[in-house]
Amino acid sequence: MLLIATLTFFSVSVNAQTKTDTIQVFGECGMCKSRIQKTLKMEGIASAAWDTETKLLVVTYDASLISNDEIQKKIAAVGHDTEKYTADDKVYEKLPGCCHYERKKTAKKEENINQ
Ligand SMILES: [Cu+2]
Repeated sequence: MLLIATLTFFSVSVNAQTKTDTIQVFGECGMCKSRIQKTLKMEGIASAAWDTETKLLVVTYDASLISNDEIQKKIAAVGHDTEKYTADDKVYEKLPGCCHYERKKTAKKEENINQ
């Protein structure tokens, strides 16, 4: 009985760190999907699923090991804009043609128009 109580308490305290967030991640095709999900195969992330239709990533992670911000940075680092971070242009350019989604920021285009 005591063992069960201890185990229950333990799993509750572990679960308390677990968060599930939905993050907008820009991408295009199945290759993007596998790239995004492969990037998130790391310690602290329990599951990650990106939908090619909705462009939404549902990620379950241990908030004591990784933050929502860090997750978005990891994704941006492999070429995918997220709702908060923008991928480096050079990384984006290196993506296969089918993965060239429409960029989140049009700031550069606007700049060019202004000049
Ligand atoms: Cu793709």
